[in-house]
Amino acid sequence: MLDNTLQLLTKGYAWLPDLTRRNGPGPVRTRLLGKPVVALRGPAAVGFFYDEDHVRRRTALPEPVLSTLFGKGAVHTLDGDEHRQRKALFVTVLKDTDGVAGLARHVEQEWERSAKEWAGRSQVTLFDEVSLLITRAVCAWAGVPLPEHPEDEARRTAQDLVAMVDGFATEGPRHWKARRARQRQEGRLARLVEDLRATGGEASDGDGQPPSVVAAVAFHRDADGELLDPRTAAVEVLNILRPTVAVTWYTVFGAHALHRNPALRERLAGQDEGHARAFAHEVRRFYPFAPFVAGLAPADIEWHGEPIPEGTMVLLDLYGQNHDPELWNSPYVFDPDRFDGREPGRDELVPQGGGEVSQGHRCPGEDVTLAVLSTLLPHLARLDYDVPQQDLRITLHRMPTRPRSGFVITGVR
Ligand code: HEM
Ligand code: MYR
Repeated sequence: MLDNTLQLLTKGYAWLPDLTRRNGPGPVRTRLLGKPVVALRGPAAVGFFYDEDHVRRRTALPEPVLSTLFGKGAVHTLDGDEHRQRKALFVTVLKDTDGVAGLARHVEQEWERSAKEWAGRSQVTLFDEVSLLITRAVCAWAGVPLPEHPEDEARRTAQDLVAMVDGFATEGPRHWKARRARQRQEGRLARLVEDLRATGGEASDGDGQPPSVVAAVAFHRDADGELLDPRTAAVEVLNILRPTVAVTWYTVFGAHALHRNPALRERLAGQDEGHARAFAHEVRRFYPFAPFVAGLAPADIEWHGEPIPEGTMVLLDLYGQNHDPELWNSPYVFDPDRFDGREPGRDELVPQGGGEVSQGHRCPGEDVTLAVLSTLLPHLARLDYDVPQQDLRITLHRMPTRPRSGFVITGVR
């Protein structure tokens, strides 16, 4: 069997779905980065994948992915008690209803400020502007300063956070840009953590104010009772800032959905919060972002009678599951109504992983993602703008992908 790493890099999101189609029923077997691979999908496979007896993370992620996207020593790479203790930090900060609502308010204020400014411009590239406004909002919310001098730190930080996501699955210049972005931001945030510790930033607890997100990370204690070393603390602060800014991808996909389906605009522009949430779910289901998640089998195991030898790389095909005709009627039709009046089942809609948040590796940022999207998308639907001729193709070869032009709008009113 030939190693499929190059195929993955060139075929992108079509790689596993193509293999699945050719393979017929049953799990796909292939090779990646010199390891045997088995790829699974479907709600039962989600339960299997998120059981630690079947899949471990510690050595599963390749160095190029850690040095760009997630960071070395990140929560993504921990197992067992170490993982549960570190994960609790994220759950405390990101599943707190008031905290999430506070972030949504920052995002809304930044949208209003930005949209006024766009009205004076001949054209606006939505991708760049949304990433900048979310960066401003999440940094203010998290307690990360963005000084205007000597450099425009907000713009630089937005570009770095986007670059880390944009460069994780390529060998080209985007990858080296991502590594440099991570180095710069880890260095800056490690110094911020050290400053906070030196000045007792935890004291903000005393005046009735909850500690900032950065302070929560700076003073978090791991399973061994120790504080994180400053570099690891910076990695975990970035694991909150970066993915929040990554909601830019979904926001721009939302703009694309409205452009392709103009009849959906009026209802989204209304005040129906339930509908905004359904629309956000459908954006997360329909558009390609995270392709799959990966771990290693810690022992010889079996899935539905199929042997999975120790050391096999097990993939959960997130993009494939979100378009599986067994689970979704007309999966390639964009239809927010499929979520109207109902929340998706735990292991059904999996753009951000599946299983239980606090036990396994499921993304702890789904509440934040949904809050940011259901704040921004109705505002976008109410904005008056034109979409000039441009290349709006979303190629499945590029990972992560986006409308090629970045979604340019003109005549903002
Ligand atoms: C984990 C996707 C937004 C924080 C993950 C995973 C995926 C994912 C696929 C891995 C699940 C696994 O390994 O099984 C996304 C996408 C997002 C998003 C597509 C939309 C932009 C967020 C947000 C935050 C966040 C907004 C925080 C503010 C994290 C963290 C983990 C994670 C800390 C690691 C969890 C663990 O290993 O236990 N995300 N995410 N994500 N995400 Fe997200
Ligand atoms: C974020 O910035 O964390 C949000 C965007 C996440 C994209 C997730 C991609 C998962 C890639 C796993 C690669 C495994 C390679 C073997």
